[in-house]
Parts: sequence; structure tokens; C-alpha cells
Amino acid sequence: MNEETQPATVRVFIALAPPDHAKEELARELRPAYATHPRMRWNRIEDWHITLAFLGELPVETVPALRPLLAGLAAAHRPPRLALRGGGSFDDRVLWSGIDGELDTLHELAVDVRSAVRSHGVTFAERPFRPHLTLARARRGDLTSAGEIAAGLAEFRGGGWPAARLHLVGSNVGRSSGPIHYRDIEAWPLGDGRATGAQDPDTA
Ligand code: 2AM
Repeated sequence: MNEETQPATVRVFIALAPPDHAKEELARELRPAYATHPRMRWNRIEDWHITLAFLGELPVETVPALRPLLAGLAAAHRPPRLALRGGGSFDDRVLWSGIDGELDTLHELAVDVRSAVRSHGVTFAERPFRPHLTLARARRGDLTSAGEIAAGLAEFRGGGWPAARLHLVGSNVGRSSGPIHYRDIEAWPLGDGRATGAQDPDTA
């Protein structure tokens, strides 16, 4: 990033991510839809995630204080066992895959993450937690594609996996005219207390 345009804020969210084998299974299932719906704005497979809390734009200096908080939270929560299952759409525009498995554990994790961040003094607008993995967004005026593709996913049942890590993710939305990209700021293993992940020079 150009030094002169470096922002004083960073757009962040907290998420889980399926392992590669689970993503590959779903990507194979989607292959026909990629071909028949090239005008959908497809998310990159490497960016697929399950958002637990969307914090929005935060001052860059807020991020370091979130690290120990999230590391502790991750260590204190057992990894929920999850699977990708079926599909749906929000408002005929947002195409998603559903999440199956230990949903009570997942909800508890989302609630705890949100309340820990809030009690740390970070305010953010909360949407009700509806576990899903966003796959694509339809372009304006396209009211049929998302529903059609979701219907094609109805029978999809992915294999189960433990959600290994809690991810603090940064997004480049609004920073450039190109596609949206996400990058891990840091990720912490769920349940075993060992922290991993790259230090990001923008936010460290
Ligand atoms: P999603 O969970 O449906 O994919 C980064 O923008 C991530 O945070 C996206 O995954 C996005 O939607 C999720 N998100 C949740 N609430 C949001 C909001 N108010 N604005 C933008 N993204 C939000």
C-alpha cells in the first residue's frame, strides 16, 4: 500500500473459515453455476468465511488491543464441528451456503465474541447472527440468479470439520476500485491456547 494513502482506519470482522477440503467440495458443486452465471459477483474461494461479528471501520490503533482479547476467547472455546449444507439467498441478492453441525456451540462463540468486543469499548452495529457463508452477490436488477443457484444447492451436504481457528480479518472495501479482498490480520487456534498468524505491518 502507498504510504501517502495509508488509512487511519481498518475495516475488520471476526470469522471462522472452512478448511480447504470443505471449500473444494463446495467449489466442485458450484462449478456448473460458475459457468452459467458469470455475471454474479463471485467471492474468491480463498476469501470464504463465516462471519461471527462485523466490526466495521476501526481506528488502526484499536486493533492491537483486540489481539489478546481474541486469543483468550479462542483458547477458551472448544472448536465447533461444522459442515456446509444447502444454500439460500438474502433479499434475492446475496447467495450463501448454509452451515450445519454444532450450531449451539457456534452461536455461543458468536455471542461471546460480540460481547467481549463490546465490553472492550468497541461499538459496532449488530445484525442477528445467521450462520452462513456468502458465495456471491447478484448485480442490481438481477432478481433470479441467486435463488436459482441456491435451489441447485438444496441437496448439497458437505463433510464435517472442526473450525480450527478464530480469524481477525481485514477488508480492502473502499480502499481501491478493484475487487473486494480479505486478509487475515491474525488467527488463533480454538481450544488449545496456542496463537498463530502473521503480524500485519498495517495494523500491528
Ligand atoms: P457476509 O457475512 O454475508 O459475507 C465483511 O464485509 C464480512 O462481514 C462479509 O462477510 C459480510 O457479509 C459481513 N457483514 C456482516 N455485517 C455487515 C455489515 N453491516 N456490512 C458489511 N458486511 C457485513
